[in-house]
Amino acid sequence: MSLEKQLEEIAKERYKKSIKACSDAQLYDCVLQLTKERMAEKPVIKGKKKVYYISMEFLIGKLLSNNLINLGIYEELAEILKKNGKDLTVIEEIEPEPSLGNGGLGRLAACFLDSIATLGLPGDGIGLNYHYGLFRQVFQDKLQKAEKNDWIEKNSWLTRTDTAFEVCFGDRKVKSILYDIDVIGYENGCNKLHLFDVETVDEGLVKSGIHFDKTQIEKNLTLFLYPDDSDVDGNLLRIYQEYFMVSNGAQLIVKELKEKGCDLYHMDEYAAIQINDTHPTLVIPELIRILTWDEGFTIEDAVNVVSRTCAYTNHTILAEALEKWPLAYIQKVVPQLVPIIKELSARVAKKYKNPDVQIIDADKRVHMAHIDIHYGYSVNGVAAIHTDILKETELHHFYEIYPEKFNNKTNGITFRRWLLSCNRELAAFLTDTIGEGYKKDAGQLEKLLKAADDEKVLDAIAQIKRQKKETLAAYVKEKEGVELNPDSIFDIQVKRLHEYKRQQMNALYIIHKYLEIKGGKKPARPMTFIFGAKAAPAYVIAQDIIHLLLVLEEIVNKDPDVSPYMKVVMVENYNVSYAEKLIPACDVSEQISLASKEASGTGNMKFMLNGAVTLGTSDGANVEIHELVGDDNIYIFGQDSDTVIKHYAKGDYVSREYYEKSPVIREAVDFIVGKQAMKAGHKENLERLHKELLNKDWFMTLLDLEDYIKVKDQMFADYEDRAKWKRMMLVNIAKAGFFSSDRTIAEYNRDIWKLN
Ligand code: 26V
Repeated sequence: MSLEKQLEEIAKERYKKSIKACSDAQLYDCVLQLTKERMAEKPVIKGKKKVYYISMEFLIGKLLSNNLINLGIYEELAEILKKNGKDLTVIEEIEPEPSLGNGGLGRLAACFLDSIATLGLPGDGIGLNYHYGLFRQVFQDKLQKAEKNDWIEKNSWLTRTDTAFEVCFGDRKVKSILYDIDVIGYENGCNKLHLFDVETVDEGLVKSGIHFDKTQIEKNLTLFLYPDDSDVDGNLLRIYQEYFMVSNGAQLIVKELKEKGCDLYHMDEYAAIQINDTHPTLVIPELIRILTWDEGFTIEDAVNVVSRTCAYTNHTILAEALEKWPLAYIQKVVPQLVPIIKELSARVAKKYKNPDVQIIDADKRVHMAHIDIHYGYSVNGVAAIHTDILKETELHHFYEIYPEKFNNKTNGITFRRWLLSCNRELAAFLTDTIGEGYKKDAGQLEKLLKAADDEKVLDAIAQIKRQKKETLAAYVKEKEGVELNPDSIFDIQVKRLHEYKRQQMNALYIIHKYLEIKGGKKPARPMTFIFGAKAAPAYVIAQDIIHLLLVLEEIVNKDPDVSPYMKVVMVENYNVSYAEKLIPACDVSEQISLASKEASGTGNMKFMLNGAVTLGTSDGANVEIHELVGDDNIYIFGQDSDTVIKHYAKGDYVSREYYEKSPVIREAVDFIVGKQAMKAGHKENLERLHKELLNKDWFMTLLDLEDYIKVKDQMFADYEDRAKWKRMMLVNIAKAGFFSSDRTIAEYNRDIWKLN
């Protein structure tokens, strides 16, 4: 049936209306239905062996536009709607955005699902169906407030299945129910994202904001992602969630394997289980439990086959983010796993005496990553420098035991969402200039290098950037009420709020510029500083940094001496959809983490692909971007990771020394508690932040501040050499092909999963 006819019929059936007569909201509903029907016709990707990507987070974002692109019907549908006086881009906006992830780790999982299906590999995601996901951020009184994000509507991408399992906890049994979301590859077949839920979940438990009774597990298990884990009940709930996910996942995998006729002793020939960070680690003891209790395996056989099936990805070296659960907590939530964990730990203790590699430590805490490394067959980091640090420093003792397990898989992003969908103008231009091939083979973007000196091509790229800046300015005006000048430089830092990512260093630069302008030193061109970031509700200093940014927004934008030259805007509720608007409009991509701390970053790749130039430290994937584009097409500053790691080892970084030595630093830091800031903001937050920077500054903001100012000033000066800048944009786009998640997934498959 033709697309138009199908849409007409759906509209008639659902609303008894023609396409023209439907409201945008009704039409969204019809288009969703149409897309689901088209996806259901696609073949399920099959093969003897399947990868199960198990993750607490899948930050999928809105799905409509992407699914239409992958089905190859976006343009046709846009035309049909246009003919009927409707606009597909308006209809896309209506879709609520699921927020099933915190940031990079969850978004990576979503990009990976897209690439697995696009490469035609059998691979499903396994996760949880959080009803409210991560919180929705609102600003009140220049502070972050957390609200629930209600995203599930009657008609949505979720399909309720008949699959249900029982999950036994120490103090209760819970029945699960499985919802599926189809994942369609680009011009390929379908895989699934399996999201488990509890039948008894009770949305009414949430009273105000994101507060709820943390002890009523049957009712709260799938309400929120990562509930506040600052107290015991929060921690326990987190373990309930993790076990609920892996128990369901393990039961589903065993069921599917049996249906395929797999002899479970050869499970590894049929399944690879990729453990996304340590959150799903309990899948290892849970599978061992199922095999020994239900399938008659000896513990020896069970351990062996599970160890050949599970592989682990590490996403951070931050100690506070590496899960170490008190054995007593696990005993309370899942007592049946405790003897297995003890057995796994005893086997390690018998073989290796080093306390650093034990599973249960002297304080009776269970080191989740250690289970993964001892009882998985692969350990990978997510960028070259990150994997090197794991091998040489953080996991060095493990690397000595298992050198063959360690491998690097530099992250990637799906170009369907981060180019074809979010920057249709650039994608169309690229197709005209270098042909269609880059859509399936991202390496072909390099063909663009041939046009590096072609003024027409360079101007066209700059023109698209300008257009995207105008579109963003209009959106920001509507959403945030701030007027942006598209002729200014758009400098953007969007990512989770964390001290190691150093939004506070960017804020200090802004203060420095503000004071310069007040002192009469005008910049060559106006500058726009854009931020977007959510902070964990329990992370006090992160809240203070948000407060500072909102205070600066008010001071700068309301100052008539300064605002013609500079604007600051912190956008509310930064999420995937906002990213899709911000990234194509960016000139300067801020990637300024303290070297060694950002495992990879993936925003850096999205910006580069859309023609922004990186201002960054030698950290994460910035290092590989630098290698690809060369010194002339990136701005690198600050101390390198070796130096930073030495500072930590010696404990010799003293932020106050930097403050006392440099008048520029002093002036900027003291502005935080100066009269103006105190008038615009809250004493408590500003004083706490000031104190933190002077007395602790664990992530060494002041270490790199002077170099940051110097290099950023140079970068802004270079922006005036328009020919040079346009060339930099082109080189960045041309070299971005390496960061396609299709490449990353091909490597996972080649080295780890080995699907046939
Ligand atoms: C988690 C937590 C939780 C407790 C409080 C502090 C804290 C700090 C960091 C994290 C991060 C957890 C893992 C994570 O999200 N890693 C990110 O993974 C991305 C995909 O590989 C990667 O690009 C980012 O660099 C990395 O931070």
